[in-house]
Amino acid sequence: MSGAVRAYVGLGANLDDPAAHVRRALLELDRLPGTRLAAASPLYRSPPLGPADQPDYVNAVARLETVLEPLALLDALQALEATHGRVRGGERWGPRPLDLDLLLYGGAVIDTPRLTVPHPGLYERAFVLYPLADIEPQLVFPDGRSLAQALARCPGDGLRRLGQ
Ligand code: A4P
Ligand code: MG
Repeated sequence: MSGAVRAYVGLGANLDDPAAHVRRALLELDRLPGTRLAAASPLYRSPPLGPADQPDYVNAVARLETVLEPLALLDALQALEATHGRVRGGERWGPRPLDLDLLLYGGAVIDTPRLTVPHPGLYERAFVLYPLADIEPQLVFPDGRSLAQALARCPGDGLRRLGQ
C-alpha cells in the first residue's frame, strides 16, 4: 500500500475466553479498511495491572500497515471493541472482553484529548514490551529511546507465553 504507515496495536482481553477474542481481533484488524495485518506476536498471559480482583489478561501486539489517519484508526479500533461486547464507561482498568490500544503510529507524537501516541503505558508494561520485541526487536521509539533499553528496565515477571 503506497503511503501506508506502520502502526502498532496492543490487544488485551480478560473476559469470556480472552484468547479467542484476541485471535479473532487479529483477523479483524487485517480486514479494516485501508489496513493490513503485517505481523502479530504470540499470545501471552499476564497478571492484571490495576484492580487485582479481575482475571488474568491475554495480551498480544499487532503491527499494521494502514492508510487510515490516527483518529480514523482509533474510531475503527473502538468500533471493533464494541463488536466484542465491550461496554464503555466501565471501571478504569477494569475487566473487558477486548481492549485495543494504539501504541505507536509511525514516528508520530500525538497529544489530544482523545488520543495520546505513543500510548502512555508503552514504556513500562511487560505485556506490551515483550510482544513488541517478538515482532520488532530493533524498534526505536519516537523520542529516540530503544525498545531494548525499555526491556532492560522491565522485568517480565508473571508474563507467560501461551501455546498456539
Ligand atoms: N485514548 C487516548 N490515547 C489512546 C491510545 N493511544 N489508544 C483514549 C487507545 N485509546 C486511547 O480508553 C479510554 C480512552 O483513552 C479512549 O476513549 C481513547 O479516546 P478505554 O479503552 O476506554 O479505557 P481503559 O482501557 O479502561 O483505560 P486506559 O487508561 O486506556 O487503560 P489501558 O492503558 O488501556 O489499560 N493488565 C494486563 N495484564 N493487561 C492489559 O492489557 N489493560 C488495562 C487497560 C489495565 N490492565 C491490564 C491491561
Ligand atoms: Mg484502553
